[in-house]
Amino acid sequence: MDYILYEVNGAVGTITINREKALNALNSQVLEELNATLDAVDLNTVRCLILTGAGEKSFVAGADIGEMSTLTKAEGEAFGKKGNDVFRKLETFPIPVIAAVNGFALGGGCEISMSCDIRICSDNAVFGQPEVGLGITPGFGGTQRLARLVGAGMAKQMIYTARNIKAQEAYRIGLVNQVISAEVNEAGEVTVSAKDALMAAANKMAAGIAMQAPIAVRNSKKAINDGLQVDMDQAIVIEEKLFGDCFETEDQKAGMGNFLEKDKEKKLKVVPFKNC
Ligand code: DAK
Repeated sequence: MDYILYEVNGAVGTITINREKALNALNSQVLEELNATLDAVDLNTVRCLILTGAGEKSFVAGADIGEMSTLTKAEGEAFGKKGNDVFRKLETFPIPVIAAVNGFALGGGCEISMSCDIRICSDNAVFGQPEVGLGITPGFGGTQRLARLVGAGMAKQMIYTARNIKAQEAYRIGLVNQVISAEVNEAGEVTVSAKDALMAAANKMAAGIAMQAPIAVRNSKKAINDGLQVDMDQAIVIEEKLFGDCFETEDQKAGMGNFLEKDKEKKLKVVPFKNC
């Protein structure tokens, strides 16, 4: 792979979009490699993914404008499908995906972060949907996912004005869950860079997810995602089914058994990854 790095540490997999010279912009090859990487994740061992961009400056500065500038209508459609397919694969991926947003998350960069389950960012992060300034609408789900995350009014303001927002504003409107700063000592010197602090926070959150019962985590993701697409009566039925599916699994037996036995040590043990 030229543009994707993938490493596994315990039950946490980290995917890094590694095209730093172009601020990790998404060209066809990046999208293809990301798709292949997701297909290759070993779901028997990995319980949570982190998606980030190489370097300190940019998570993903959008779709590759150079590549897009010469596309015909048919090629534009094919490029859009490639992006939409991989974004949807991330969104519906069986295990949670945390976007660790280091710097620019513009256009397709903001959109790919919104395909992830959770976003945390460094304090230099910048989010935006600048597409209307380029003569296009947000095309990788931006009009849909942004409105669902921050409400129609705020999404419309961001998209119509093409104005970027900084990390703290993204936090205020609910686009990100947490903003991470560099660590500084008493003399004001940076001891841990914002990127390193961000990755430490993402890994801590991922490890916390990975130690929970994996079937229950997967079913919770599916229940939330699928339930949001339908009305409450149907959503409750989806929840009931996925709740029921947890029973008779080793996860459920071990999880409840540990509690009833008051065995705190066991309670914290990772239950086996079976019946998934
Ligand atoms: N594409 C290609 N190259 C990019 C890029 C991008 N989006 N963003 C940055 N780069 C490249 C720059 O060209 C430059 O390359 P060199 O000149 O060094 O070769 C290098 O990265 C460094 O960028 P700058 O020199 O511009 O760095 P600055 O610090 O001055 O500025 C910036 C950073 C992020 C503010 C600036 O680079 C910038 O404004 N970038 C563009 C951001 C943007 O507009 N992003 C949205 C792209 S539109 C579709 C679905 C979805 C989409 C399209 C179609 N279909 C369904 C069909 C999605 C569209 C988008 O994402």
